[in-house]
Amino acid sequence: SNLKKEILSLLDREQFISGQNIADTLGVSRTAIWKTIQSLKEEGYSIESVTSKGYHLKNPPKYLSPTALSVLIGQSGLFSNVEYFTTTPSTQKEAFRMLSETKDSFMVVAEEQTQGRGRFDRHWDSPGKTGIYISLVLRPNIPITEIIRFNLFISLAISKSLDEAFGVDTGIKWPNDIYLDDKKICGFLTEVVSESGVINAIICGIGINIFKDDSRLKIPTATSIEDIIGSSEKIDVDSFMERFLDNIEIYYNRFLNEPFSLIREDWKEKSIIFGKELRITETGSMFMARALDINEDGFLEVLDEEGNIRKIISADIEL
Ligand code: BTX
Repeated sequence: SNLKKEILSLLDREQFISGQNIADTLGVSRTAIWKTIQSLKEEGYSIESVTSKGYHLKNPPKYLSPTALSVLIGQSGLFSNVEYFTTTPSTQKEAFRMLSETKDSFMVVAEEQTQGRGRFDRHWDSPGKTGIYISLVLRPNIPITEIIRFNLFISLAISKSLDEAFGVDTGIKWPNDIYLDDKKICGFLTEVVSESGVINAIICGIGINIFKDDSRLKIPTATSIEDIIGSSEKIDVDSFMERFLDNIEIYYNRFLNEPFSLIREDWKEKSIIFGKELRITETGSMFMARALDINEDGFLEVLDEEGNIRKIISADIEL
């Protein structure tokens, strides 16, 4: 509700704010404030109330808060709306379903997916409240061929957000994964609806592993932020979302206005595939190669075993 959002934006980590002060600022009764504070507590916020001092935000929830998320979306220059699910088959599915309802850019977020999917209809493990499952719907009016560049800009935005929020050093595994310590922390996929070669909507699905989960043990290539930093105490998912939305907005605008060459060096610095032997599967055929460079247009240049330089747009890569 709006009152929840307004109260949350008034609450401070450093100092107390009195109930009267909140009531005067928002023009509502102190009872309404008390009730709203209770419901924020149910959402996982730890809010301290001290007689004669007022309220104080001790800790954000351990997991995402839908209220904090809608505050962020309210401030976003990019997204007009967020659809939040505690559980859903797949946020991609929901995003596609909602396409006809609005012409705006919006986000779908879920705490759990029962049929999360990766590329080529592979399964994406999405247990409840241990990861974040997001679909971004963006509406650029540009040719569909630009989508290669989109993936490159968005991968840098995701990687930087993880680094900034969790103090880690993630790497981009071209084309669709973010790695940490040689394991997959995040996968994303970009789907497009187009008409006569022009993009109508980009539906970008992003899955990020945050907390430890036993179901992920069966995927030896997977890891989570908690697995890497060793404890869940310092993990603040809400501030990650803040960094994430900022970076998505920055890099999406750069994508619309700049050539890949302007982020190419930054991107290469984050890439983990150069100089390594790769097993590449491209449209059904498999070959070994060494990644040489990424060119100005975002094509990956590799040297295969016959000594030929090949340019690839998208493929499956094993390190
Ligand atoms: P991908 O096809 O590159 O990766 C899928 C592969 O990754 C699987 O075959 C499995 O080996 C491995 N895997 C599965 N689950 C996980 C996991 N949680 N962590 C690490 N590795 C895993 C990459 O696909 C794109 C994934 C996008 C997922 C998002 S979540 C929000 C949105 N909704 C939806 O249904 N999909 C996207």
